[in-house]
Amino acid sequence: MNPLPVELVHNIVALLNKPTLAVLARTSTTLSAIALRHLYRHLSVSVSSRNLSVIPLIARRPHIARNVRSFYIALDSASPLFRPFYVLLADALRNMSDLHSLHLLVDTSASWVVRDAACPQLVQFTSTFLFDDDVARFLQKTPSLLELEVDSIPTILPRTPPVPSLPISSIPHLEQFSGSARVASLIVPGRPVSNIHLNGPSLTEDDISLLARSTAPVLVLAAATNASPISFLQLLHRHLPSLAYLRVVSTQNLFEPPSAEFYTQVSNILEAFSELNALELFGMHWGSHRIRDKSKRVWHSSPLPSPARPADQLLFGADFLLAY
Ligand SMILES: *[C@@H]1O[C@H](CO)[C@@H](O)[C@H](O)[C@H]1NC(C)=O
Ligand SMILES: CC(=O)N[C@H]1CO[C@H](CO)[C@@H](O)[C@@H]1O
Repeated sequence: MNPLPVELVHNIVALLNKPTLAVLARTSTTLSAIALRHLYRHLSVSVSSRNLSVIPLIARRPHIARNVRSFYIALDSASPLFRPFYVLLADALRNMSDLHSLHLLVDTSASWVVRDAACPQLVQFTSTFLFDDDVARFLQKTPSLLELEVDSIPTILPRTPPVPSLPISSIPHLEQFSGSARVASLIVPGRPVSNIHLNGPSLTEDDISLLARSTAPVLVLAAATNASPISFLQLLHRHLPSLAYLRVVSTQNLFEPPSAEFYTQVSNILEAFSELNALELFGMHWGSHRIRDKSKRVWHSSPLPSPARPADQLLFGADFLLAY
C-alpha cells in the first residue's frame, strides 16, 4: 500500500473494522499512524461494557488522544470510581484537542476533569455536571459549541452553589441548550439559542423574559410550570411568539379532566402562535389543520391516552417526539 497516495490509503483504512485496524496498527510506522487515527476516532467507554481500561492508555499517549473526534463515557453512580481514575480521565481529555463531540456521564461533582481541557472544534457537549467555575472555564475554550447540556440532573445538594458568570464572548454560536432554568437564564440571553429544553422546577415569567433575550427566535421549548395551562401559554405568547414546537409539563399532579371550555380557550390562544407546529400540553398532544382559504388554522387535541386504545395514541406520541 505504500506507493498509494495517502488520501487513498485513508479511504481504504476507513472501511476497516476495529480488530483489523488494531492489526494494521502493528505493521509499518506510516500505516500505524493512519490506523490509529481511525481506531480512536469515535471512542465510547462505559462501566457496563467493561472497557474503561482504554482511559489509562490514552492518558499516557497524547498522540492517540489527539485522534479522538467523539468521546462518550458513562460511569455508573452505583459503582463509583476512585479519584486516580478521574485524574487519568482529566489527562486524557487534556490531550483530546480535536474533539467535536463530548459526552461525560460521570460523577456530577467531577467537573474539574475538564478544567484544563481546550477543545476549539467542539460542537456538542453533554455532561452530568453542575454549572460551576470549572465548566464555565471550559466553555471559554470551546468557541465552536452549538449544543450544550449541563446542570440537568436535579441536584441533591442542600444548597445549590451560585451560578458562575460566563463572558458573553464565550460559546457565541450556541443553538441548543438543555439543563436547568437557572443556567438557561444566564446562558441564553445574548446568544443565538433557538432550542431550549428545561427540567423543573417551574419556569417563572422572569425566566421566560430572559429566554426571550436570545439573539435568535426561540423555536423549540420544553419546560415545566406550576401555573395553569392557559396562563402559561399566554405568558409564552407574550415573550416567545415564534415557537414552533412546545412541550409543557406540570409540576403539580392535580390536573382535572379538561372541560369543553378549556379546549376552546387553549385553541384560541394557540391561534395566536403563527409558527406553532405541534404542542404537548400536560400530556395532551395538540395538532392543527388549516380550513377553507387556508388563512385560519384550527387547533385540536386528542384526548389523554387511554389504556383501552393504546396503539394509535402511542403512534401519535412517537410521531410527535420524532418531529420534536
Ligand atoms: C466499549 O464497549 C462498547 C459496547 O460493547 C463498544 O461500543 C465500544 O466501542 C467499546 N469501546 C472501546 C474503546 O473498545
Ligand atoms: C497538547 C497537550 O495539551 N498536551 C498535554 C497532554 O497531556 C500532558 C499531561 O496531562 C500535558 O502535560 C500536555 O501539555
